[in-house]
Amino acid sequence: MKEVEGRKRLKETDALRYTEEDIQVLEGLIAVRKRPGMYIGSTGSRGLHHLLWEIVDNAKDEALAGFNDKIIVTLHKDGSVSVEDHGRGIPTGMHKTGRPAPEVIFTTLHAGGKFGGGGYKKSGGLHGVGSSVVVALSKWLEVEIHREGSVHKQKFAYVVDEAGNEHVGKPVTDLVITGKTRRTGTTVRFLPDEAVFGNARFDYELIRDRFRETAFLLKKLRMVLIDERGPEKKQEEFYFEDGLKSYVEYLNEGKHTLHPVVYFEGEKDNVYVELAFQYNDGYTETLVSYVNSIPTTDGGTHVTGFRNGTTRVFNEFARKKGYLKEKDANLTGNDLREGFLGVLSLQMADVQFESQTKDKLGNEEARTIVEQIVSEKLGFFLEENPEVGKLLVDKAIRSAEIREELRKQREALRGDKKSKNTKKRKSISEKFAPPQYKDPKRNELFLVEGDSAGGSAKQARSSEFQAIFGLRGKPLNTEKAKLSDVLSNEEFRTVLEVLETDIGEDFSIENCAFNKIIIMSDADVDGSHIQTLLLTFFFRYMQPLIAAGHLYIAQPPLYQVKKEGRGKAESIYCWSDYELEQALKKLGRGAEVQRYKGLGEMNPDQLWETTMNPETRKLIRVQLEDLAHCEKLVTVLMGDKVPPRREWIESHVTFEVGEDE
Ligand code: 28F
Repeated sequence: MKEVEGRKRLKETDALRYTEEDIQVLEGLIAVRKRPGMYIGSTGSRGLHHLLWEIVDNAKDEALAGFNDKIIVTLHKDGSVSVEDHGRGIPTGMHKTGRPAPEVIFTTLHAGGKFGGGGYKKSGGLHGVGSSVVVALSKWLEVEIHREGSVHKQKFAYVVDEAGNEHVGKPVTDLVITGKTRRTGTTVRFLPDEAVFGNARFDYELIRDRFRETAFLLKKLRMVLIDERGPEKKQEEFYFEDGLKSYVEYLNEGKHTLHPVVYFEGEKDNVYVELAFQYNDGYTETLVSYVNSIPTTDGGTHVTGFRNGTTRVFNEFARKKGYLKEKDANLTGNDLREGFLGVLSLQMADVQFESQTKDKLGNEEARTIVEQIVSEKLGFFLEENPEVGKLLVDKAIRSAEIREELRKQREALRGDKKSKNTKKRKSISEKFAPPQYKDPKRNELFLVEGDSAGGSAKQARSSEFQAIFGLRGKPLNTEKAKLSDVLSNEEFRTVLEVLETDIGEDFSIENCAFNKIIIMSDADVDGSHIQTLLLTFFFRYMQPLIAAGHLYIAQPPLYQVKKEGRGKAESIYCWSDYELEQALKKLGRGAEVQRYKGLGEMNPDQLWETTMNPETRKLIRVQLEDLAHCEKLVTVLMGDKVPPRREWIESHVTFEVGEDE
């Protein structure tokens, strides 16, 4: 073969290395361009970040395979992003189609041994759509491979030729050798196409939180994030050689914990299990679980195996030590959950997720393997640390007693509701204005701060389907209160009563009397404190309500711009400084601005028009984007150990502005 300018002679052996089944050609990349949502979920910010996760996951897989220990992501000024790993480097041999393997991997859908052949991929945010989807949705992508002493480079781009034909993921260079190198690894740099993603931008905090989580899950992997977009370069790196142990310490930061973090790992039939946990003095359970570093927010067989294993071992221990008498009932999973904070992480091949939600692990073998490993290791831990065992069993026994007590109280509560005594009924009615008709699919409950706003909200509302509950002053901080305090707090008890869902593990969303629960408070510091107190209550005791998307925050306007014209006065409401600017431009000279300090400054018509009318209002839907993140948020904001740090709040408290269905 004659020497081709710029290309090293390729060895015959490479050509034999990639067979058909390794790289399946399913359909052209043009389809990705036509319906991006099919491949990355959405073309908003989440979809944009899926491109990044896809490339990062490929680098993570090199780490999982044991060949990479560092991932460096750089956000560039031009909007492009590069991901660098120090793994083996993508093979540069010839594929039997006569094209270099990297070209086939980056231009063939589902290439790279993710589906079917190879099982090379283990992790993968969208379960590995493939790097070629990233090429298809980018203006350009270039790959640089350090391997066998040379630097290889190739560039792909979205090209529309002079005849107007579009070429998606077109190789605009060959795979060429550009120099020598002493290291190995792969770097991919790409510029997402704004024709697809509009003005969505890479979100530093989002990527940073995800990198921190990955570093917790894959100990010894160093995650580096560099942001070159600002006036000066920003860089952060995460490396936790204690992995999950550090993760639990991070999630329990600011809480009173009861014992040192417990950590163990085990492997059986190619399933690698890691568990770290540490009880705090809180009342709820937080179990964050993963498989191949993909969050399983809906749990699955591994979580079931974990719960079965721990409950059995704690009961065996309690009986053996005589903390439970022969006649005593077993401790239930619920009793052992109070105050539990743990992280369960699995690494396994051939992962199956439950059909309806891709966040639930389905592999049956994971249940028995996790149960065996957890039972064995936890049993050993309790033998070695009987004092911790006693502490946790006592806590579980006490919480069983409290549960029993609350059940009685609730029975009494229900008794009240059924009882004819109007006094009870009256005390609810004075603060609570019910809707005219019972329609759980349509009714809305506004939790309004302050009596004056509550009053004007009662006048403003559409009483057919909107209920108002006027909160007097600051509600109780449930993060610091006991469950029994919460139940005896007048305001929360009323909220519970009118919602009809009950609380904690007896919570049932089917009974919820309202489709939307809307927190409506002033846009000032007090108002945002009220919001956080209510969010804490719902997060701690009615999390499924948030997960199902029923919790919202009302958005009263910040300004009204008015202009008394010769004819009718013109007025524009503004929800941001940007909208204020636009409104002033529109109404021009003579326009005057009113800054709303609180809900009480609006008359009922304005309150209805701007904040309560489903046709014209803006609501924020509270999303449980990321359980670990919310857990952290509630603890830092509401815990009593570490005063919330202003900049931590600013950089972590994010709400998605949900569409108002
Ligand atoms: C910045 C993104 O994509 N890193 C990668 C490798 C390494 C191998 C590989 C990748 C095609 C079908 C096997 C090298 N040597 N970072 C990355 N590093 N892909 S992607 O192989 C893909 C082949 O399956 C690799 C030996 N085996 C695998």
